[in-house]
Amino acid sequence: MKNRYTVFSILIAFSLLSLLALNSCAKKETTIRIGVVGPMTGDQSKMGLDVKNGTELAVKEWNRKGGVLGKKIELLVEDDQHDPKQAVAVANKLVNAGAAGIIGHFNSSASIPASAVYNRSKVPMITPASTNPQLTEQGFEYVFRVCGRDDQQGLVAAIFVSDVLKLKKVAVIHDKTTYGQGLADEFKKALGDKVAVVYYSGVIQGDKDFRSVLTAIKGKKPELLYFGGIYPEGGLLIKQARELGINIPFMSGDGVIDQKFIEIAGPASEGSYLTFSPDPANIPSAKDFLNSYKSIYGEAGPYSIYAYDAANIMLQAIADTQSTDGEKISKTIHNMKHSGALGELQWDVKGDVLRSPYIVWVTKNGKFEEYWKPSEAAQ
Ligand code: ABU
Repeated sequence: MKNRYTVFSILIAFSLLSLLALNSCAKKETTIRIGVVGPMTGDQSKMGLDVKNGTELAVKEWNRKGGVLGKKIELLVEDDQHDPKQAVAVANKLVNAGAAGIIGHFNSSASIPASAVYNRSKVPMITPASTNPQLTEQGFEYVFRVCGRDDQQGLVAAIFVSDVLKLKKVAVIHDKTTYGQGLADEFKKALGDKVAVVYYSGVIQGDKDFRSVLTAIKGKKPELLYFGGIYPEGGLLIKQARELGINIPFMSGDGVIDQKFIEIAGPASEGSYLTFSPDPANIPSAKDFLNSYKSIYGEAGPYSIYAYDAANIMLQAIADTQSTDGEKISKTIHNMKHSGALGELQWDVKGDVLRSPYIVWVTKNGKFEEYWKPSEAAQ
């Protein structure tokens, strides 16, 4: 009797498991899955959520028009917590979940290790924001970005410091990450022997007190403080620098240009120089995106529009190839001329966009304003 009961229980459990498996297969067949990944929680979550929202808006618009390949698009959102190990774990999770393409990651230190997973699995990824040159120097066929690179951004910052501000001595600090240190190195390299770097060192991402490093910098009497890193540390650095009486200009890159930087630094953020792409508010093709985004999520963040275009590019490539085959999608993107919110985008053989201009912005009255544009040759 007991044996018969056990067999019966096993049969029921087996049937239930089969039903669950059938259900998940059926779900896979009725949707096209797209992954979006970034730091969705923690100190950089503003950037992660901007990327999630931009992607989600594009997916909503496609779904409103019927989806792609006759199926609804399902967005799989993953949090890599800007941690390289977590980035690889969620990359594997997305590949195993059958994602046809990935929008992300945000951080170069996440995108680079995750890109090996996607490339090996033939799943195309488009990062909206990872600017470290190494990402597209790996020879990966399935890796793209819609943003520029830190060798361009570092060069524009160096030209500004030497030719516009006409400074002779700077201090450079970075957050020891792939992006932060990489950008600091590109800036230092581009300064060449025109400007002396009188202090160069790294700080720990997540630290809250930079007074000892700032005191050491003060002793070197630099004329500008350059930081390679993201807004949580950038905001505290300039705030504490001002508290210590360091009244030289502060300069950083696209990882700092967010309202969160101004919130953290307060009035100390005034006059900070930041390199980033030109204001989308002046791009006619960005108008609809900016209005739609604002009506749902509020003011767009710096990388919201990049995520929106990245998602549209991925979905357009799926529609054009009439397939979710990664190889076909990747080839299509390589040969695509995409007219999106950012204007017209095309890619080189590495997966870099052909044109990604950088300019210098300044913080003024608690807002960011375009400040200086280099010559076409330097872009
Ligand atoms: N490019 C800004 C921050 C993202 C990254 O490249 O790590």
